[in-house]
Amino acid sequence: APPHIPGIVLISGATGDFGTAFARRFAALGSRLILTGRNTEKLKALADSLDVPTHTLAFDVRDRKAMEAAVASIPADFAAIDLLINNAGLALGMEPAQKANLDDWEIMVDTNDKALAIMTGLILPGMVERGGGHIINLSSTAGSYPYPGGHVYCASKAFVTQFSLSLRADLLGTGVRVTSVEPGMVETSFSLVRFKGDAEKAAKVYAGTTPLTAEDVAESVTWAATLPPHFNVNRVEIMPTVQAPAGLAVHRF
Ligand code: 8X3
Repeated sequence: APPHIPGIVLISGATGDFGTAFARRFAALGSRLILTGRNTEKLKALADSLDVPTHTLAFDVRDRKAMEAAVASIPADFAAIDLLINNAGLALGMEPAQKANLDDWEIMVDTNDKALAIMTGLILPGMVERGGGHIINLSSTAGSYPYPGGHVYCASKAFVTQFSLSLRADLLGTGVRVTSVEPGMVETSFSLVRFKGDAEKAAKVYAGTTPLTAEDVAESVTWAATLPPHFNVNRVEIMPTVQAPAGLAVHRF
């Protein structure tokens, strides 16, 4: 079957490394794009670099009222969203839970979970009404495999995976697809954000490895999105060849 090309794609966190890679891939396929992010200038620069009609929405996903207003402001010719990519998300901190900054915890839950669920809730009724659509949620291997210092980040991604799977139960028979994309180690500004600008610490995460790239993740997202409508990818778990789930820790006295 010829690939299914989504007509209109909304990408949250579009100016980040993943978001930008997704925007470029779907622009190359000829999709029209709605790009959301916090920084108006960065959004405009990204939109200007793409060869397809784009609409930009500048708001903070943690601000529910701003999100609702932004979604309500989508012009009629961009309203029939075929693909929602819930990509906005972040990790903050990697100290043990007992030393974690509680503001970091709140920001992660608000962004990775609350905003993702509300955004889905705003876009979903239209998809069901139109008889089809696709929601791709950016989860993580962290949602399946815990690690030291992962605490709320890992838990927030378990939410994303389980929310995605649960949506499928409700959407059965509606023609709306849902996919949880679960990358492991990918070299992006993820670690720079997690370590709050400490470039040395961030570089160490990827030192001596061949990590995945944002482009690799975009490969999985476009694969799931361009399959024919009868084919739903529930979960895609990807990691670099140099990474593996490798066992449980034991404390010895
Ligand atoms: C990113 C993967 O292992 O840094 O979600 O949590 S990991």
